[in-house]
Amino acid sequence: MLERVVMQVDLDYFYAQCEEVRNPALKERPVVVCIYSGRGADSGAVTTANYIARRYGVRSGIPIFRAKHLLRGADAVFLKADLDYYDEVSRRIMNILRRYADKFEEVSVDEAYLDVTERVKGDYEAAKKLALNIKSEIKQAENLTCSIGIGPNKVIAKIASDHQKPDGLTVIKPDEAAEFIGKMNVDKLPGVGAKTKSLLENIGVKTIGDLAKQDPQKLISIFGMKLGNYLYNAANARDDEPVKERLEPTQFSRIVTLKQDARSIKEAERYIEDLCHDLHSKVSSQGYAFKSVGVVCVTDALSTYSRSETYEHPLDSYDNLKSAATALLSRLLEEEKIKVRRFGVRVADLVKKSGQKTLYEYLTSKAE
Ligand code: DCP
Ligand code: MG
Ligand code: MG
Repeated sequence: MLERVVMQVDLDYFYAQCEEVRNPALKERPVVVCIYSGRGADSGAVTTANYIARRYGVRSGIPIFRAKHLLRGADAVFLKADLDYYDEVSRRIMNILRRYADKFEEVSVDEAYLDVTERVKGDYEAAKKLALNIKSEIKQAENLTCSIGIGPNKVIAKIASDHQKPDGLTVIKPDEAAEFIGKMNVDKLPGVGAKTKSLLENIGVKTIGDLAKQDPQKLISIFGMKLGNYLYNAANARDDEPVKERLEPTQFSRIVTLKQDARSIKEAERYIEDLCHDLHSKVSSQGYAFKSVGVVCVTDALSTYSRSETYEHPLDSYDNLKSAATALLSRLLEEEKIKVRRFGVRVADLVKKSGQKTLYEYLTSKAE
């Protein structure tokens, strides 16, 4: 069997680049794309910024007022995010990318994995040529740049794609992979956030190479079977995750910014109801039940906290969703003692309900 060749494509500074495309005069200036919370002129967060703005320290997720401060006197442009427009550009680009793949997986609005093993017959030179063709077709069709990573699996392809942004192309052959990632800090591994990073620091692990040398049993005892195994294998450049064609959605979610920060379940209650209504009508109108419910909270310092629960049997009622979300949020608020600024609910592990919903069921589920 051929050894896999996996490609990861990620569009560069996507929202901000879309803005440059429709207004090329912006290209010379720092561009910051914002989501305004509606609580005051500069209240809200930065979604992304072009590379000129990044030189001033502007990053995704920072408050708008901080970005304004960093960019004072720099002739910067602050724009309100136009999500429909970015979605439209994304959809067209995904349609281009899909044609280049044996198997294609869209992971976010600006990011996809392509399994190209068969079409390049396992050859990395051929894969590199294919990637150059992809870059030039996207440039011609949409005038956008992207970065591409090629490697023996998804983990390596993703790290490679991130390695030489923007407009990068990084090819890592199977026998180079472990060395390529070995010197990087552990948080370069997909899935390693602040929490995992600090737990790893406690056992003296700073680089991916340090992680690769750990006893896998020890990692499993700290992180559990799933994450422990993943960390050990990924650090050794091993990852069996297939590129998955996704025809069906895998989750639905809704998030809101609270009018006032909340510390208690009481203060958050009415948001839970609205959010669950909205989410439930979306999920049920598409004919899904769900086995997993999650909540996410973002604080005013933009730290993110989440809790989720998976049930043995699928849930499908609004009441079930609301009580699950309420219980999770209560637990989270008790354990973390945070002030919540944005709050979201997510359902996943979707199960398609057999049979078409009747119009009556659909209408009553919306009216609940
Ligand atoms: N995004 C967001 N909020 C975040 C991170 C990202 O709204 N905290 C949005 C804006 C980004 C898009 O998602 O343009 C894609 O995210 P990426 O992480 O791929 O970041 P960019 O494409 O902006 O930059 P890069 O050139 O690093 O890929
Ligand atoms: Mg991107
Ligand atoms: Mg991305």
